[in-house]
Amino acid sequence: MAAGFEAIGNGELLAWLRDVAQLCMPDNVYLCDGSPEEYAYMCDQLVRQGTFTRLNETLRPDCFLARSHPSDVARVEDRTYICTGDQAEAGPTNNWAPAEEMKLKMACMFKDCMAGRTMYIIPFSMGPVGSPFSMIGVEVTDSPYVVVNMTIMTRVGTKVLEALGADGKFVPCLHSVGAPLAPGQEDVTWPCERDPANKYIVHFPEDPSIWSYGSGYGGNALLGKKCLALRIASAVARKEGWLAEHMLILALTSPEGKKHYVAGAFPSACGKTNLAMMQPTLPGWKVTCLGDDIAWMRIGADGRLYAMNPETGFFGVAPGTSYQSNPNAMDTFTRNSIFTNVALTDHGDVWWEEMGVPAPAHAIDWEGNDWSPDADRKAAHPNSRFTAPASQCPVIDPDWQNPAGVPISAFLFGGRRASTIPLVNEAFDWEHGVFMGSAAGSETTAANLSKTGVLRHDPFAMLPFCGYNMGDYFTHWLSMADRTDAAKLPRIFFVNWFRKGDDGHWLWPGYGENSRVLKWIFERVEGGGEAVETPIGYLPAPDALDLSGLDLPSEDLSALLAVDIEGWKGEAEGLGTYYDGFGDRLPGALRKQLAALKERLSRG
Ligand code: GTP
Ligand code: SPV
Ligand code: MN
Repeated sequence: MAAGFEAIGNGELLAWLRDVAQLCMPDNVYLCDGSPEEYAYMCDQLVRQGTFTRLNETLRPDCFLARSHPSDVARVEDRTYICTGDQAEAGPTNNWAPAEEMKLKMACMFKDCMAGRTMYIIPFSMGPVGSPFSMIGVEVTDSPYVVVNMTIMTRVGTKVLEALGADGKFVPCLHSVGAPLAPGQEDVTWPCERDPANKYIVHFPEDPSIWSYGSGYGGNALLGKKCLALRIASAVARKEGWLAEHMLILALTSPEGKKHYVAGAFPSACGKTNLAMMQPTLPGWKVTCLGDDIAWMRIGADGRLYAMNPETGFFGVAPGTSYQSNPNAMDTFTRNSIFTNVALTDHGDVWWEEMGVPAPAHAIDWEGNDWSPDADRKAAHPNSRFTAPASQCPVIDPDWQNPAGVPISAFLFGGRRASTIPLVNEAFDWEHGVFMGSAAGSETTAANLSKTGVLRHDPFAMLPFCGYNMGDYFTHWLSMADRTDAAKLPRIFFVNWFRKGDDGHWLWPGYGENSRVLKWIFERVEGGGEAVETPIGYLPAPDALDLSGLDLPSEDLSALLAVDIEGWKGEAEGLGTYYDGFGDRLPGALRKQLAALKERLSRG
């Protein structure tokens, strides 16, 4: 192999790399060192290849726009597999194939798949380099777009190889866009497998290892993120007694200077990034951000649950992001950022729907075509994204890279629910809270390549990300109460920012106004905050939510805080049927919780 490989002192890694190079047959092999020079060089290279457009240097320094192929704009849950020896280990919510069979199939797909391309080797660490709680992966990819995005999203390069050492363990992550080049064949700006049915995002939690074929996009291709830090890590966490979750982490500081850390699980494109760095509208309250997508949590020496964010960047939804809705995100991607599938203005800046500035009279849309406001299509793809360094977030918390994490006081679960689910609702206790998490549902969004707006169960916002049997996952969550003093575990709340009125308007203003709900949660954690006991949990007592200065119609407020008994009876029925799918892997405690809910509802 090429010079520079002396840095790889790990025999297992070298052997794997040799095998992979022989299988994929790239023209060149390049080992990433993770330096700023390398990042800049790769971005320039992407510009030369036409994959990147450099944005206006004055308006948006060191920023780039990429347009994917229209077939490659989101995660592909239908093509995502958890492959184990025994199907029961993957469970009813995951696509499965026998691990050995799938390995053969993948080996055939990867054969010669990097012809005409460079194979990049990206050593990366999820979590601070060298921390005992971090996980090292090595992604081999033929996509330079993946290299630069991974450089923002994770800790990459020589320092990771040093931490890996001669016999450290790593997760092999093999990725190809699945578009080999014949000799002399000209490349396209976004190579990928264009037939979604030929994409494969495959996890082998029993190895563990990851093979991803055919997509260059986000969660399909940046393998440290959903593949390693959620699917593989969740399976490891279950064995080792910790949690790997699809959660934001924020710190909430009261006007008196008291600080509580909160972690929240909402499904994809359901508000984690927005909540994680929100600007509270309540005077004196402050939110600082530790992470917007993934939390790894373990019980600390004091018995409390500590959370850390294994990533170093945000891969956030662009549409809807404005100085009104999320000013801190807007100030994060002012520089050193990558935009994918947004619109390009004539000034060389980016634009998307609901950016809070008037639509430009002319732009180039995400598919590369001329666009003007009278076009009957969107300028940016609904799942267009920004990739930005977390360190640039104006409200990044001082402890965001603390390897020990921060102690969590409250969990939020939620989803996109137009009806039934109230604005906020507190669990009676841990077991009831786990029940609430297991019962979560949400309307599907553009983050997955499938129909949007379809209501589905999405327990703990982990439906697409749990790397093992979801029934065992419920058991694992319940077991946290046996691993520590249950009183030290976070209090559990269910929130819903997405209630709609009959005419389709949002009942709740959301975004910075969600600080009003956070304040009540803070007070509850502190032992205050008035609540009423209802069949579904504790709801804020009338006047317990601080609504000062908010112009909210009283009928909207009562709808947001009502317990819709008939609606909930329907929820309970649906949940019973959903639970049946888990057979004997469903913990009895959840059946018992469901029966207790039904009983409380029948009393009204
Ligand atoms: P992933 O990165 O896919 O995991 O998503 P996420 O959970 O971080 O979602 P994000 O915060 O990016 O929000 C996605 C969409 O939800 C955007 O269109 C937001 O404008 C919208 N959204 C976020 N918070 C609120 C809210 O409080 N109210 C309303 N109505 N919409 C919101
Ligand atoms: C999600 O879909 O939940 C994301 C974006 O956070 S992706 O990285 O593409 O998975
Ligand atoms: Mn996500």
